[in-house]
Amino acid sequence: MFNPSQDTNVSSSVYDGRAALQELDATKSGVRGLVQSVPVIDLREVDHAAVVANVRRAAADWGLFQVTGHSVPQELVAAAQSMVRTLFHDADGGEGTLKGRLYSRDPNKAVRYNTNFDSFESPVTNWQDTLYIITDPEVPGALGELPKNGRVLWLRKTFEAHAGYLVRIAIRGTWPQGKLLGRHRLQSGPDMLACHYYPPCPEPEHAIGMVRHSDWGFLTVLLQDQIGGLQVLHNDTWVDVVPIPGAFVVILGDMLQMVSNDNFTSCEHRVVAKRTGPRVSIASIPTQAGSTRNYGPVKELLSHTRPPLYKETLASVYRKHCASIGLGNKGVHDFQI
Ligand SMILES: O=C(O)CCC(=O)C(=O)O
Repeated sequence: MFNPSQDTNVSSSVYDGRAALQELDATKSGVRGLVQSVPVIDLREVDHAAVVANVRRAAADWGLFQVTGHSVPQELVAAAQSMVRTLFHDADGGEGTLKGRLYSRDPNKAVRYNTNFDSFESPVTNWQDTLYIITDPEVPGALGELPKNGRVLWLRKTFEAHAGYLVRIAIRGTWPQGKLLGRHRLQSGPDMLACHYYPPCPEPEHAIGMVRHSDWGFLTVLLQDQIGGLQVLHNDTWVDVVPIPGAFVVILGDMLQMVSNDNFTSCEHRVVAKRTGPRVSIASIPTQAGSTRNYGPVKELLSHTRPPLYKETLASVYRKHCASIGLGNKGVHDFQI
């Protein structure tokens, strides 16, 4: 699971094998006890309060969990993945092609395709291409710029409807005081889809699919295919987010950490490169791009013993800051009071 050669931020301290064995011995749980697995929450569970409690626990302990038993039909999930893989990413690029026309590093373009949005800021180049689709019709040109391809529109609509629903469920569970997040209108539905593509990598031991990072927004809802490679950092260990057909992965982001005043922390995750593939994932990300609201620690959570830990900021300012420092650097530290 853990491969130091693929981690850019691993400290170079010397590994103490004997101490590790002593630690293992003390657990009395054997090697089986070393296997940690990402929480899976089944929404079909009839006891709604139990679902909310499970979401809350998973959010607090892991910052990431998988959701099954949702209402999104499996055929839609499979069709969305196949559309991204076959119709777009597997097609040739270059001058005169659809990919060539959409290739851009301008974050204001409603539909754009590129390799590593932060190629010129980040010290690491990921083994990954991405098609971005801004789905917020308020953004100038959002609909006009979509390729004349009904399936792209369909992908947008599918995710808007279903990811919005999942986000609401996740929000209900992830907030320590019930309805606060909804009341503060911290997150609506998704307004950007990032459709990632990781081709088979000839030298995975020398590459990374997507470098270790936390997401900048409130919550990301991610659909991954069966290839695997997504890992979450939990108790200093990289744990595989093992693909479950049709499941959505919910990932807590930096803005949630800031407004919750560290009641929740955004989780660090990465994607390891693989010889097998291509791998496809679709992340639905709320950008709050048009919001004129300053976000900071929610007042109801503060007291003289719990002062605010973060400055207030516009979501668009925070997002730009994260883009400027590149993936792999946690932007929240720069907004600490
Ligand atoms: O491809 C994946 O599974 C992860 C994508 C991701 O981490 C992101 O979009 O921030």
